[in-house]
Amino acid sequence: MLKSTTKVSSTDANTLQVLSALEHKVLWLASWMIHNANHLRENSDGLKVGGHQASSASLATIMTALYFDVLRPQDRVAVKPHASPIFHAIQYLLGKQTRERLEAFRGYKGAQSYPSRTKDADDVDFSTGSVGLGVAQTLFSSLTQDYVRAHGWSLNRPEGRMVALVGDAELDEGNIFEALLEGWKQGLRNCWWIVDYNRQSLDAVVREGLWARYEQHFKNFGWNVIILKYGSLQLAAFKEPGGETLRQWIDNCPNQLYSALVFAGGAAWRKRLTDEIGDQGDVSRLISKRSDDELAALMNNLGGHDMPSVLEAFRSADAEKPTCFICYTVKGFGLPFAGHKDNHAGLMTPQQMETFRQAMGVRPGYEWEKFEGLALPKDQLQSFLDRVPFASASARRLSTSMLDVPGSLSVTIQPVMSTQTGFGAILNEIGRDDSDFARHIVTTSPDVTVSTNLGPWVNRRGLFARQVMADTFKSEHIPSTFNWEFSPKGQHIELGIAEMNLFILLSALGLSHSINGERLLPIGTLYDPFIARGLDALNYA
Ligand SMILES: Cc1ncc(C[n+]2csc(CCOP(=O)(O)OP(=O)(O)O)c2C)c(N)n1
Ligand SMILES: [Mg+2]
Repeated sequence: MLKSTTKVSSTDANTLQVLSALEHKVLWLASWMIHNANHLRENSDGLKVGGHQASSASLATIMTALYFDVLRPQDRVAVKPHASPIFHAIQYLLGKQTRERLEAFRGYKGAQSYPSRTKDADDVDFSTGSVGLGVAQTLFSSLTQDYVRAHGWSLNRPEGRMVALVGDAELDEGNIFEALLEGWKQGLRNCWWIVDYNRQSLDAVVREGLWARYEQHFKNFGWNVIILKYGSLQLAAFKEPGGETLRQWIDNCPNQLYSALVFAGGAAWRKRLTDEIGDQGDVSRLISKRSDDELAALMNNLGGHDMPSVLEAFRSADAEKPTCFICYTVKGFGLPFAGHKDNHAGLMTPQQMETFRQAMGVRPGYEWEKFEGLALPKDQLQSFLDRVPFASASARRLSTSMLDVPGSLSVTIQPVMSTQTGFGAILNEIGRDDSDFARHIVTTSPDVTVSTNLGPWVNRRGLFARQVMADTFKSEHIPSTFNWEFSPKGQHIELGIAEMNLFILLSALGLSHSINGERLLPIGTLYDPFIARGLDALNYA
């Protein structure tokens, strides 16, 4: 449970008000963007366009807190693919996305279904879509950042946090756990994985108690785990007479039932709570003194939808340790299908959208207006947006000059030789040199360094680790062809056998010029029969 000392101070009352207004706006724009694409925009073939209103709503609070308050320009984010509309809505409010592209969401030249570095025009850090890959990419980007800094580059820039917004069912993807193991080996830092724990996947409600397995798992690999379960309304109610009984009921309530009651609303909560704990003295008063709407607001007030709790959790995280936030959320929060197990691809009907529009105070014809329907003055909102730290840099994508590549190398090429031998000889030759080119090469291999002929290069350039680790065979004077010494200056990153990690690391290294402002020339080796194991990651690289 969240045990932090940093409280969101009362001076933040203004900020909280603005963030709450922006959260509403982000949810509205994301929902409207999808609605417009499916119901309003010209559609020549009449086929469904799609989009994920429920998955987006689940992250509205968390992404509002991150982008408008917590993140700094140097931080990089992998957004849960199907929360792309929330991302684009945020970019629109920050002036980095156009209305035309939002109107063309999922269409030609429109904002992409899933955030894309190459196809989107706004500020996407990591392409996501095939779940799991973006999550691992943040881990390898953090290792890349450490690599760059250990080599004495980019030290004049602040360190960034690499943040992944992760669906709870996304954690079924094995590549995430392969990466976790590698992060542990390499002393991962500056990495946040924020789990959108809405307890729903595409098809179903997830198993009971999953959070406890994850908590243990992450702790085993040296991560801090912060669980954001209850919102501040709930925490206050637990302090009322009878509150402890309510807390116990919530803790024991199965996921499916909680989701079903969220969907059913205040009267259903009252009936169920009264049937199950309503005869237990104080708690009856706690329930009966609230209207149906108040009761629903209380029961829906999970940690991941409570702005003060979310801010407090993010602001108190320690950079030195990787941190996993398990945030309880409701899939479809604030929308008519909240909590319903069929809501993954659910779209609000035109009538439901009309009700939502009225509730949001948006006048017909003003649906795309940035501040429409918000209670705060436009000037105040705009001046807040103008000061958002994340958007303060003129360009978050960095660039750097190209590297000169030698015109020729004095490698003796035999009339007949294997490509593997040739490759080893070429790298051996490059490794002799102290050119800028040679210093920016970084090699990596999933446990086939020696057999793919990288040995001579590694002997010359060493293995990378944040801390020096001696080769004991060498210090014990046992003859070996390979010098296996690790140091912060090393230029080879040795991976375990998981090929998926290889391709994701290569992708992270290859983006270093854009993320760290220092160009790396990544080279990975593996055997061709195993390329297929990492093809999806290679596709994204
Ligand atoms: C590799 C891969 N397999 C399948 C999908 C299709 N898919 C998209 S979202 C999703 C379910 C995700 O559930 P969760 O991660 O819990 O996200 P939520 O929508 O609940 O926020 C699936 C199976 C995908 N995008 N990528
Ligand atoms: Mg989910």
